[in-house]
Formats: sequence, structure tokens, C-alpha cells
Amino acid sequence: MTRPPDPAPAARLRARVFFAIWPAAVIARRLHKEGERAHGLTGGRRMRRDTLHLTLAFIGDIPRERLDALRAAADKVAFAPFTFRVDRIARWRHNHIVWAGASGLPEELESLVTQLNSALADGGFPVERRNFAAHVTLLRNARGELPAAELAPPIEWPVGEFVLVESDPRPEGAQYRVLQSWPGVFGSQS
Ligand code: 2AM
Repeated sequence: MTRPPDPAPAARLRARVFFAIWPAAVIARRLHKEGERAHGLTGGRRMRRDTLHLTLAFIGDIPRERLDALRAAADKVAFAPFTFRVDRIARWRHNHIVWAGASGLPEELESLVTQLNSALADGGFPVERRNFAAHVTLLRNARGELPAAELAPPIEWPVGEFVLVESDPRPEGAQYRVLQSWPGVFGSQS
């Protein structure tokens, strides 16, 4: 018996969603290149270049009818465009992820996450209680050791917006679809 194909994400009753910042192609290329370098040492599965991102808040699986409330929560966030300096690459032993990020959490990024979490909590959405670990996953299932290293030169990532993304998990790797973006406004408090 053949199984009917899964419905397209937009036709499903539930959506797996998260807020993120998504790099422009030129930045994604550099991040991807760093992943390639690390892969030589650690092995593992490289994330596709067009899927590289930094998650600000992971919501998870929600009824699709709640998406408007999620959008309304994001509408409350005010931030000014900023540059995120990615200057570090490392591997987490506990989950075998190789990631790129920053040695310190930039104030603007922290503010964005704090505002988002607060608006999400007000909207009745689950909020991550663990400390925010700003990272772009480059490799999964990376079993070899990778000494944490500085990126020289660092990658200067201009952040002009944040996005709401729907994830469609597939055996060959998740597919992502941007549902909406919120641009930063110069002069906004962040
Ligand atoms: P990861 O790369 O560290 O796995 C889409 O799955 C995005 O949401 C990824 O950036 C992923 O982070 C993050 N994510 C997935 N599940 C999560 C969870 N339970 N808590 C926080 N972030 C999660």
C-alpha cells in the first residue's frame, strides 16, 4: 500500500516555528566555509548554506491558528539594525554540534532576545528558560574533537531584520520557509 504524500506545510494544522536572524548569501558563504574547514577535523553532516541561521527563540509545534498571535508578539519588539561580529567556532560535546558564534553576547542581540521572550511570554507562548546561547549550527553529528578557535578575521554580519520561520523536518534535512520578517528601525531603542 502506498502512503499518501504529506500535505504541504501550509496545509497542515500545526506548524513548527522559530524566530531567527538569517544571514545574507555573502555571510552564509563565509559561515559555510568555516563549517567546511572544521568538517575536516570533526566529520559530521554539514548544514546546507542556504539554511544557516541563528535562532533567537524556538517556539516549536503550535496550532497554525496561533500564528497571528505570534506575529502580534513580534510586532512589539523594537530594535535598531546592528552588526553581529562572529568571531568564534567551537564544538559542543554534549550534542556533537559545531557552531559559529561570538565570544561575548552583543548587547543588541541580547536585547532582541529579551524583548522577544517577554512578548512571547505575554502572548502565552513557551519561553526558553536556559541561558541563550547565540550560535549558528554548522555541523551536526560531528564526532571528532575541535579545539575552540577565534575566527580571524571575524565575520561582520549586518543584522537588519529578524524573521519568523517554519521548519519542515525531512529525512534529508529540514526545509525552512520564512513566514514574515521584521526590519530594524534606525533610532529604535534596542
Ligand atoms: P540547533 O541548530 O542548535 O539544533 C530549527 O530547528 C532551529 O531551532 C535550529 O536553530 C535549532 O537549534 C533550534 N532548535 C530546535 N529545537 C530546539 C529546542 N528544543 N530549543 C531551542 N532551540 C531549538
